[in-house]
Amino acid sequence: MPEVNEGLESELALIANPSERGHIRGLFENADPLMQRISYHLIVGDHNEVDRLTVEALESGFDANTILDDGLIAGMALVGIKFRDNIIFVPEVLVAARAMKAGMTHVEPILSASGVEPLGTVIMGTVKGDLHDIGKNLCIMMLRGAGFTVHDLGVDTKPEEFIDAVMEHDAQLLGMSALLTTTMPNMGKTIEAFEEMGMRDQVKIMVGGAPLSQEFADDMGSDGYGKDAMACVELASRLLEEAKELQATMNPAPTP
Ligand code: B12
Repeated sequence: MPEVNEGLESELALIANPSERGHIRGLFENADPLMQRISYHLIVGDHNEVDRLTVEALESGFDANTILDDGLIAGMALVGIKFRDNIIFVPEVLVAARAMKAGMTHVEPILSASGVEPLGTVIMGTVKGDLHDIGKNLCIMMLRGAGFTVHDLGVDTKPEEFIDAVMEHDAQLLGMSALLTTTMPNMGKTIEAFEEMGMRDQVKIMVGGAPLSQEFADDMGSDGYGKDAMACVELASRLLEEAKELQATMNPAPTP
């Protein structure tokens, strides 16, 4: 395995932030060598190897959760950092995403069948009039990798479609993406539509896309802005906690 060990070492060396590097190093060091191989081949985008190694791991008795956490997600965490830090760009992320998907194809059915509780449910879509979906899809992939159930409404999504999806799936979170300055206002219009339906308190709304800023996100009344796919996962986790706390204050447990 020298190729994998050396490969992971040189990948770790690319992470500038020492505490982040330490965290990812810990993930690799605590993982079985087979999981390290899955991580490594995901990082370098070898979907055939990830496919083959995931099957080998399942046949050797590793449980699906271990493969997901120690192999696929650990690798994807490093890919996310490299993308955020401009070490790699969209094409490389899409290649890594294809490798993640190759592993997920084997792991996902087992996880759904075993009834592992998802972290929370997120509705994601690109807003009305906007056909850009590369960034949204990266966010979705990272959210799914982190354990969220995500319903993807695709592009050109009307406010009423967001509302219907939140109701249908009883989602705690909604994420909207926009890449055009002309479609950014449709995020605010969607939030207004939730207000008009009396549903604004039922869902935490996060927004993102290259032309957005924290200030714009605040002005339109969203609950949070994420600048990239890593930030999207962090934001979703924080907003989910807030949603749970709010629910607990609204429906306190009965005292015995
Ligand atoms: C690829 C692309 C296209 C592709 C889209 C393909 C696809 N399937 O997405 C095509 C060719 C279809 C296209 C079309 C158009 N495009 Co275009 N396109 C781009 C381009 C080159 C890259 C966008 C991209 O994918 N970036 C990479 C991803 C990873 O970044 P991202 O989307 O920002 O996503 C990240 C974050 O923003 C964040 N994020 C994203 N969504 C969310 C959501 C949440 C909830 C959170 C928390 C975070 C988050 O996380 C993501 C991952 O890190 C940009 C230029 C650029 N360099 O940005 C122009 C660009 C966006 N396009 C532009 C334009 C003008 C158009 C067209 C109008 C061109 C035309 N005249 O027809 C059409 C519009 C079509 C439409 N109605 O939408 C302009 C927009 C200008 C403006 N200020 O509005 C840009 C900036 C190019 C330019 N410099 O002029 N385009």
